[in-house]
Amino acid sequence: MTKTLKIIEVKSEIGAGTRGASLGVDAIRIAALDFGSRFFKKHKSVEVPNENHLLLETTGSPYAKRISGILTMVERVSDEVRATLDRQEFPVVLAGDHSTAAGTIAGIKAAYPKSKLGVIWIDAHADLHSPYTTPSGNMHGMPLAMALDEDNMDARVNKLDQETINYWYQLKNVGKIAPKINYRDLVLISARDMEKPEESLLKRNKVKIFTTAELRKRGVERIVIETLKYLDHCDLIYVSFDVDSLDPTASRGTGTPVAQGLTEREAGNLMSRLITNQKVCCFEIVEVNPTLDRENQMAEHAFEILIKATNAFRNE
Ligand code: 4U7
Ligand code: MN
Ligand code: MN
Ligand code: MN
Repeated sequence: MTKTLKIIEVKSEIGAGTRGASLGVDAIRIAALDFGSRFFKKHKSVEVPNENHLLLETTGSPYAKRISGILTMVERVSDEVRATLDRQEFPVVLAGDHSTAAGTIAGIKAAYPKSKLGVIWIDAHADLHSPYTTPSGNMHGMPLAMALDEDNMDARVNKLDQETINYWYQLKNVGKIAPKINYRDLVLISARDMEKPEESLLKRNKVKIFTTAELRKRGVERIVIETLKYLDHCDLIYVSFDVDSLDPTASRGTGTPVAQGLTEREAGNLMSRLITNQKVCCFEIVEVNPTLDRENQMAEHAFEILIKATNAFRNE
């Protein structure tokens, strides 16, 4: 089956702690040109306006940096993803910082309110912090918590002001459905750098995690089969790919590189195999930061993974 892809670009970096992720989307476009690919000529794209001007302002909470801008941006991403799905097109979101994923999930739920949505999160991190538990205040560490119900109050370490709390609940309500996903509908792949509050949450809710070591030992194919079987009760699946899931030896072009990651080959095979499943309705690639890189390596890996994944549609 051929699908009409729609590329949704979000050059946001206000959710990240390190500067430069907003250049990631253009770095991927440059990688495409370098490879002589017509990918970006062939598929329609749209850019969601960002709120990066807020980086020069000092307002906001230390535990939810630039949360007002994150809310604006997440709402815009949600609207765009929803409109794309309403037109029966397949959204491919290319974004800077990972907080955009909350908008993507909200948009899918807004388009299909009655469907049960599964999420495959390929990332070195669990991105399950809330402003109550974050060690950094960087909201790219929170998109899954925006979509889930629990705020992990037992593990609370930060005291929030009322304005932050209000924004946080508005964020959780984007798309007017909350919670949008359940722990049982979530699979983490290659997660390896979590803080204590995240670990207790993962344990308490028995979240399914495949480590890099397990994937390498048992092979991509087994992990794909088990992931899809685990999410068999879901009607739709969204795949989120944070490039920090890759090993730093592949490239250091991302804000938070972590050892023991996937090879680019493993990641490409994983994405292309997952995406052939008919329930997959959207995927997202985030966090390429060319300012931290050498010779645009991360963007080249991201582009190759993107191509492998989208080519897989044609081989269904
Ligand atoms: B990413 C972190 F403390 N957990 O909250 C935090 F290690 O989207 C990192 O996965 C978050 O890149 C990384 O700041 C967010 C930290
Ligand atoms: Mn990450
Ligand atoms: Mn992430
Ligand atoms: Mn990251």
